[in-house]
Amino acid sequence: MRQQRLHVELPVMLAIGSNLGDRESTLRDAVHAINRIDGVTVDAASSIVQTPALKLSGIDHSAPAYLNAVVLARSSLEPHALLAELQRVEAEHGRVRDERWGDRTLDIDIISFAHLQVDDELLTIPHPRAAERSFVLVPLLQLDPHAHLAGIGSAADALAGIENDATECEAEPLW
Ligand code: PH2
Ligand code: MG
Ligand code: MG
Repeated sequence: MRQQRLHVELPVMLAIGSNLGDRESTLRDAVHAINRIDGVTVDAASSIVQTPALKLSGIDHSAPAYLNAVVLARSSLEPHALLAELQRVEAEHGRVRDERWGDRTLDIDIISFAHLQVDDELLTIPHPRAAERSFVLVPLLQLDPHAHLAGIGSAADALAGIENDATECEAEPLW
């Protein structure tokens, strides 16, 4: 059987998003549910940003907008064990998996996992598209203006190279 536990805690960066249902309370519940995973400890969560839905065909202003945030945590679960737990949290929040990049109550993506690199049919770490996404970069920079993305470099430089369509939301802190 695959070894599921690391002997250390490693820093992980997660991106969470929702564009269906009570988006804000779903994100808040999700942060708490992530912290309750045995082997995962949440250290910080960004403020919430709103962005138009990105579909495979491009930005879709007719779809419900997303609320997104970034969560910094530590994990002693190995990447696939963490993914399985995050998918369980998604399912508990009514996530159904049908259309790729379709509307969803809750999405939790692993953006980076310390220095680890994973690339198989289930998981790619670092997240290959994080540096192109304002809904990752803006909340990440809100947490840390000097943030770096694994494999990319400065998050601020990455944001300067794309269209920033994120608006910050007034909301109670997620964490
Ligand atoms: N997630 C997707 C697809 N499109 N668009 C926005 N604005 N925010 C997301 O988190 C998002 C998306 C697939 O995970
Ligand atoms: Mg996603
Ligand atoms: Mg996902």
